[in-house]
Amino acid sequence: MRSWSFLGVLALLLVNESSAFKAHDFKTCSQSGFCRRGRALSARAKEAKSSWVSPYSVDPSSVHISPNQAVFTAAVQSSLYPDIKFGLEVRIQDDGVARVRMDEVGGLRKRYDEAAAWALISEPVVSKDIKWTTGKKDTRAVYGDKKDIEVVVAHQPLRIPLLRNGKEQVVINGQGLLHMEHFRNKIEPATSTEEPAPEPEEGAEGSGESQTVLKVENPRAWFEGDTEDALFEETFSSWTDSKPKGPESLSLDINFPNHGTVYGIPQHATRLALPTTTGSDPAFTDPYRLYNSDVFEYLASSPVSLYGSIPLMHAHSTESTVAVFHVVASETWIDVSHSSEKSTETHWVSESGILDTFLLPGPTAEDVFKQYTRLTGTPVLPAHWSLGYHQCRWNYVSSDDVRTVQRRFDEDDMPVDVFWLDIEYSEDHKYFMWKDKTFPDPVEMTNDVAVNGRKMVVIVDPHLKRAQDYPAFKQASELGILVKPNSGQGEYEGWCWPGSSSWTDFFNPAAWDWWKSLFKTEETPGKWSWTKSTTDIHIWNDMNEPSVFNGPEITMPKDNIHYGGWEHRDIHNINGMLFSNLTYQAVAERTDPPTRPFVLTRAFYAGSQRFGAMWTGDNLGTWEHMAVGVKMVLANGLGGLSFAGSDVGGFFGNPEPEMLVRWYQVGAFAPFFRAHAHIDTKRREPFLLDEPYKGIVKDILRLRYTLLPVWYTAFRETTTTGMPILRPQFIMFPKDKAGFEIDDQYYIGSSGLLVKPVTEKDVREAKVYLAEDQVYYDYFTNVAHRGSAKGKEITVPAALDQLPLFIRGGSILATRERPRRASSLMKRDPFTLRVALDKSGSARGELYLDDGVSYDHIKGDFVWREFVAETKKGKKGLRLSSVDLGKAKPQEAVDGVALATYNPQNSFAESVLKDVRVEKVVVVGLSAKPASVKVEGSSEELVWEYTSGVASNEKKGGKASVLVIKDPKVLVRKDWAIVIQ
Ligand code: NBV
Repeated sequence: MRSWSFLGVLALLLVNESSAFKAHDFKTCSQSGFCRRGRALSARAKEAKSSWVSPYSVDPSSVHISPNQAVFTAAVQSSLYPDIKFGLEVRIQDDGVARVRMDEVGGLRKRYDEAAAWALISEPVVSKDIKWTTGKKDTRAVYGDKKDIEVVVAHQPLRIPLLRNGKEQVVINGQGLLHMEHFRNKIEPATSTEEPAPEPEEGAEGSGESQTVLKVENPRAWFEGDTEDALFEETFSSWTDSKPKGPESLSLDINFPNHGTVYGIPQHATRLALPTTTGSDPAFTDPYRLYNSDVFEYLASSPVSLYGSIPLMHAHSTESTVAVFHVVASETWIDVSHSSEKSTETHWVSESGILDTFLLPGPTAEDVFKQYTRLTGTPVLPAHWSLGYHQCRWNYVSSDDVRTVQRRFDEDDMPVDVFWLDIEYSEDHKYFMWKDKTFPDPVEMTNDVAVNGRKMVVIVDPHLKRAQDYPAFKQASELGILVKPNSGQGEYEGWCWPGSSSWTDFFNPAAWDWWKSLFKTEETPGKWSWTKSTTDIHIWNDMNEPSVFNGPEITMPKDNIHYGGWEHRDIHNINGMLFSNLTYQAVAERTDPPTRPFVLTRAFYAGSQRFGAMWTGDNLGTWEHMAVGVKMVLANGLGGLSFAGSDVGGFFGNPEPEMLVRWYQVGAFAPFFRAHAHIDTKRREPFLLDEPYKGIVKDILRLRYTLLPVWYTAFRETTTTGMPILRPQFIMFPKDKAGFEIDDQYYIGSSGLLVKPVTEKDVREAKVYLAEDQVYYDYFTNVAHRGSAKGKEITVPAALDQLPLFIRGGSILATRERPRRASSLMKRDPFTLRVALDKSGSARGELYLDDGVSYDHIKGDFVWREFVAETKKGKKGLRLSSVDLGKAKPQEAVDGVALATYNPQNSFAESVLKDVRVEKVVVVGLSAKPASVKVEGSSEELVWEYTSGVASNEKKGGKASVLVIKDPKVLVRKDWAIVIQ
């Protein structure tokens, strides 16, 4: 079954040789020259305390405000290098976001300035409503509806705070750690021959402090250290980085003087509220690192970089949420510290790139997500089937193996939507080329899977085997679109699964159409395409950090050359996003009109939400990894990439049945739900489990499918608002301090579902935190729990088959309760509405549906309903109504596209959904048995059953009252009301 090349096997052995995180494969800050320099700068500043002052200042005579008033520009200078010029620009956008950019002007070389071009969807629109005023000491802009936001550019030293109501929210260079290392020639001696910086005149602004800097004997050494450290060459392990451009790092402090908690900057395996990196925790002695890396058996609690990087950090307090988005594509390290409980100081050090930082003023988390989404785009609305269950393993070894696995799912009536193939489907790891021996009939196999509307996902890694009989490599080589070695000549060659490999340079536009052509399922004249595939095959992009087995830190040498002459160091963190971006386009464009692709990526950057899903890579089958996976998926949502999940079961190891069951519970409540396993693990498909585990997992799978309408509706919302699908406490209850650190329970979209997965062995009880004076109903038993405005912890049973899942009072869930084998078989199934009354007796909820595969929803082919249960003023009883949100909020429909064309009688509503009805309504928490239940406008009494119990407004808790209305014969796509009297 395995037919690896000798080197492939060797590589696997190397990767597998011991069973622990190999710290020596990856740099610590002290092993990375620019990080060392950055941290040393911060240490000197700390030591110098208040006498430390930034040498950077604005030349007031250069301040220029654009005619439309929105853009401030000025010349900046460092007193240490008077000959070096920097340009500063501050733009205020129409949504209040402030963008701060600084670059060296007229330097020896050009700094990389294209990160934003890849991350942003378009050039942000600047505000028309700004007024900058320049005074003696600073230039400031006051703006916002209430004129409550202020951005100040203090001239000397340079310091840029953003304030709201006079309170500093974010401050740039408040600690004076800004340092843009200018380009220089190698011959420049350690002690410079340049003129020493002139002393400022007595009495000049800021001179009191500056004098302290400048009076020291060697001010440059005082600021930069007295030795040159790894400026032009650096070695790590057996690798030497030639650093032809010399030093060009960027150090920047970004402080939040009024925010005590920070979140974000995925991907790290750690708590959601980011632990400090400058305190005493031995696991957090290094800064958080952002450098996309293939980290083998990563630690479950660590600031070490992982597969993806999103340089977006949220800062939160009971008063507001703000964020910074630091658009740099090179390796970046971030220290987080707290000088008091109420403030956070962060220090960002990047290897190269310009300063391009967005200050997102919030003031709520919703505002921050809206602001971030306007910059980097909303997540795409995924294909509906991709929210089902995915069955993966390295590897299903033959097409018959795939058929057998599918048959076993069907025999056991377990729902599944997607079967996956890992690298062993391919001949010698030449992706697109099937191993004829084991996969002789890929098209027939895929068609067999597709019979029930299921799909396949097949892996396509970015490394191309350097073999003349591999058309993908041959063509890329001929087109000259492969990444080049540091000489800038020829093709970079490294080792990966296929042995000797090269990598397509997706920064080169000439690679784009070529890459897309490979995915075509039909012959294309003059092109080599994947004719042995079908449009039911979707794609998994792995190893796109990129992973290079024999490269420094298991990746590409930093001095490799990309299109435009940029070094790999400049673009490293964006590289993987380009790969999934192009794959996404390629898969979409296989059909005309395009259909929604599914692409899973391991590496990612800000903006990757536009191209599909991610997963948390090679986790271990341990309880620790199960628990941290939940936090990592939450953090990804904060980074805008909600479509995320972890390998169910753990990639490495053989989880015992209890662990597997718990892992399915975790997975079923992640946006992306896939089981996966390493090639050396025992088979562990759910049908292989013994009872009672098998039955429990089957119920969990069914629960996921029952809740698919809830998930899809939540995905729709995020396509418009950018709000994360999984919402931690601080987003739901921003003023409740007790929730800021909670990251093991979360809400699903706006549905009102609250889940607390159990991630510990032998645990049969769970503690759930309720932050509000509201009733929460157990999803399965309808037992009511009353929270408290002061916050309250409840203890609930959590036997292995009991998942702590609650519906928040005030919510209405639309579910599909008929067990099916795959999601496509549910598309005409009727709905159940679960009305969970709040303490005042009302509730609301939403349901969004479309065909799930095409882009017709953008034209208005969808059904989007709001359900409202309320007691009308002056009336008795409860009225449950269904309202057309497509009509009410067309501009908020999907993908941010204004839907002037929405028509309630659209073709989706009139075809697939034509006869789809509500088959059951369950009202939980009524205060008394009704006398009658009717559809408004009809005299016919509906069939219903009432079980008395606790009412939604009662404080005591216990089994709630339940009214079940059977088959009210109302259609989902129509306006209607049911009156309960
Ligand atoms: O393609 C093989 C694996 C894959 O199963 C896994 O999900 C990826 O994260 N891949 C990594 C390469 C090798 C891992 C040891």
